[in-house]
Amino acid sequence: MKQAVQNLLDTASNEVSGLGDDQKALDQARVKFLGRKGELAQLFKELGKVPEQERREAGRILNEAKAKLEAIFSDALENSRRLAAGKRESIDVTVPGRKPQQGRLHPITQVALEITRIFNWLGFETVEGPEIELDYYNFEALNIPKDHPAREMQDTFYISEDVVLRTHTSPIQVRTMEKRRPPIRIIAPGRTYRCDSDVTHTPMFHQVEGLMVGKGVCFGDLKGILTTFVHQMFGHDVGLRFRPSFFPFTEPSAEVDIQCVMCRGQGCRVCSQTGWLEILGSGMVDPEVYKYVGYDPEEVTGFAFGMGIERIAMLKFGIDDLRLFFENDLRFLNQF
Ligand code: 2NM
Repeated sequence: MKQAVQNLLDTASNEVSGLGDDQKALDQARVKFLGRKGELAQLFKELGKVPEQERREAGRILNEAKAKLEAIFSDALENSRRLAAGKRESIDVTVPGRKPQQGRLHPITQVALEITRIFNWLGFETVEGPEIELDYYNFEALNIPKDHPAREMQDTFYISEDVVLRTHTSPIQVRTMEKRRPPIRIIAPGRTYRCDSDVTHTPMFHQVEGLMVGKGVCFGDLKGILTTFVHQMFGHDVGLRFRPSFFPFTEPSAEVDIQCVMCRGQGCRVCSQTGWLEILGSGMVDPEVYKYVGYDPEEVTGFAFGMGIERIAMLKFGIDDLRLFFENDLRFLNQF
């Protein structure tokens, strides 16, 4: 009996240490040794066959073995519970971190900031103004006569008879001239709206306009500032030309072309085989505009310019479809 009990304890001990922290297997082993039909119960049954004078001692040995077995299993179960909890709660500092998704600025915002940064560097202060604008600031004070095509319903979103969504950022320049006295050097970025929607036009788009007014400001200043801008924005080796044009609020007026960024002036699909791309409009502020803001055209002169940010962004990043800027497809946006 003594030998059988010792064997049982040894086997149980061995099995338990082989099971590690497998709680289910430990529980099954516990039933196998300590259960009602288990191995220990089997030994208890044999107690009846033990000779009378040895039975007492054998019973003591069996009860002692039961206590030992119970201790073996409760220790092992407790241990495995602790191990499992440890696995759940511990922090493995060697696991590589998960990279969080990082947001970024929309390419239009990036380009708007790049343009304003260049002009800030040239001494132009950034100013903003309302997107819902009086007809007076959007048209009247810019010398855009009542019968001008730009005023017709198909181009302008009217809020009421004399309130519109601004069709350009020029009203910011008018408001600033009204508020301040020369010298003025400002750059005005913002959203603009036109009742126009096709492959190359969206009803909302972005503009940056600039204005410099003071004593003796001349067309040479306009050329110098815009040439510096083009070289900063597109590279120092990019050629540009000033081409005569017309705007109601400037006289004389000029559009600026740069050498095609795709073919470097050789002629391709993007520049319609001309080698040139139009990027902005400009001119000397028409004396008529100064009358609206109370400046004396005999005292001060100035130049102004305006450009569409989407167009600049398309040229800078080589994008061929304007609509990509407005779809907010992350596969597109993540490239910038
Ligand atoms: C352009 C082209 C040429 C312009 C003029 C003015 C103001 F208010 F000074 F008269 N602001 N912006 C201007 C001039 C805008 O955009 C193509």
